[in-house]
Amino acid sequence: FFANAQQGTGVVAISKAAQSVGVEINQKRKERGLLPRPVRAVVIGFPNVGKSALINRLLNKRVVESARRAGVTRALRWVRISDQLELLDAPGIIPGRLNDQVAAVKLAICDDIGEAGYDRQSMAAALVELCQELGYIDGFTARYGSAPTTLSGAEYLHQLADDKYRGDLERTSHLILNDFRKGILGNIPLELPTDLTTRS
Ligand SMILES: Nc1nc2c(ncn2[C@@H]2O[C@H](COP(=O)(O)OP(=O)(O)OP(=O)(O)O)[C@@H](O)[C@H]2O)c(=O)[nH]1
Ligand SMILES: [Mg+2]
Repeated sequence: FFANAQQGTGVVAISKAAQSVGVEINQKRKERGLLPRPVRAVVIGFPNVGKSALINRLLNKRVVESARRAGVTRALRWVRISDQLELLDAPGIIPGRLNDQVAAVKLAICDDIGEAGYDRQSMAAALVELCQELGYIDGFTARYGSAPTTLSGAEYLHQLADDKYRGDLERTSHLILNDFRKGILGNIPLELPTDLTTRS
């Protein structure tokens, strides 16, 4: 199910699908003279992907904390969505070891890994290079006044740091990553679902 937990599109289909899992079991319970029970499900996923936002959207009110950074939800919490559905909001999960370093870099860029876990300048440079490869450089030109066309990620970072922040690479890296995460550089998907990639 594709959904947008920020806007609310597609979220009802998810709750319906979750509820439908209980239909058969509740039918059996009914036959045995037992009262129906709600489906109880856990919302599981990487940090900062919108798990809590999904719960808030389903209730159309802010029942659990949701914000644009990894590690917002710190404890398990049951939330009653309806008579048929209860959802457990859970902290984000990342594998203890990420063997796929390309995926790990993308997760860091998307703020799915705590800041202590990566080098900000390397991630900002990696983001610039990914956007070069994917052809998303217009947002950079519009925002910073220069396109990262012929430069490496690190070179572009240095150039921008000299232009904007007297060579402060840390501040410049923060700016680029933050602009990307806020969507200021455009709606840039770092990868597409496999079926979409193979179809095109
Ligand atoms: N663009 C977009 N942003 C979303 C969507 N769903 C949630 N967000 C935003 O993503 C950010 C993270 O949302 P959370 O609900 O805190 O994410 P989480 O998975 O609960 O995060 P943790 O509790 O830290 O694991 C918030 O700024 C949301 O507004 C979505 O479908 N699309
Ligand atoms: Mg959360």
